[in-house]
Amino acid sequence: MNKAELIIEKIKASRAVRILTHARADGDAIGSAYALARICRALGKQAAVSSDGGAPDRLKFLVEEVPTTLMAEDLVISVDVASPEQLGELKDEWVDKVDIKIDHHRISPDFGKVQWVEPTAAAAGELVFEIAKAAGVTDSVTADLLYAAITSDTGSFKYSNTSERTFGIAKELKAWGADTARISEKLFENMSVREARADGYIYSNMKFAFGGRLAYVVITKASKDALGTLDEDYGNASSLLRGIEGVELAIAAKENDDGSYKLSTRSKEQVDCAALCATLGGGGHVRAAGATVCSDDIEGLILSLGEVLA
Ligand SMILES: [Mn+2]
Repeated sequence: MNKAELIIEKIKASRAVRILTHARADGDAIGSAYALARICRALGKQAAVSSDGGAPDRLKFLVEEVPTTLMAEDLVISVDVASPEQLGELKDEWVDKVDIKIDHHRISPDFGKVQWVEPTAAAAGELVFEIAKAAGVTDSVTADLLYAAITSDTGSFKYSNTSERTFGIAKELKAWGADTARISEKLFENMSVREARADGYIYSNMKFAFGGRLAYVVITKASKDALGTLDEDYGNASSLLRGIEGVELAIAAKENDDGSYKLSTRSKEQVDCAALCATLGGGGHVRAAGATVCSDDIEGLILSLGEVLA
């Protein structure tokens, strides 16, 4: 029995399933979690999705209105959650109750009784796809959710994590009826005015070092507030900077309400972002990773990370 079949057996043996995903949920988190919820419901189970902060506005189109009250759940599945810390506010209540962990991050510390972690998967959605296929849940809504998950984490199939398997899954999702043009438009051509202002801030305040190979930006709470923008509007800051000619490593530092900083790193070809962020207690993927840090000299900290380019 493979992992997908094992998970289906556990769902079938349950009554109500609680699905957890990470704080500051992204397209993979929301798409994978709600697709998994549909699989559970198709198997006759109650299912609910929980994450710290819920779905951000730009992803609400993916979220189905379903009853949120659950009978006492007897199965807890986390999806796209690398570490207990990524559960955010949900960590204390739920981390010890996770029965099944489904993840694709390279650095993915142990939690959960059954773990299915495949770092070569471009998105958690690739693993949930295997479950959907094995369970025979191949309707167009599930296909939309999984396509949204995969196209989000691959940046529309542009990032280096995009594999032959990724394209194979995309082909099958299209055959299931995924409305790929609609999903892409909603995800990538639907920028809010706030996000546009955030992008303007990033391009206006970016700095360079190491001969232009490091690009970085510091986004303070005061500047976010002054522009009428929210934390979530800066989600692609490091991707924007990586997209600039000559940049190998891009770092965005966003100040949190408590004065700590959320670092987001992206690299093009050489720097291992997961390893870089692991030195700060964070994690992620080779080309995209993050960490939360406390520092009185955030710019100095960023420049010290840039030493990897020296
Ligand atoms: Mn993911």
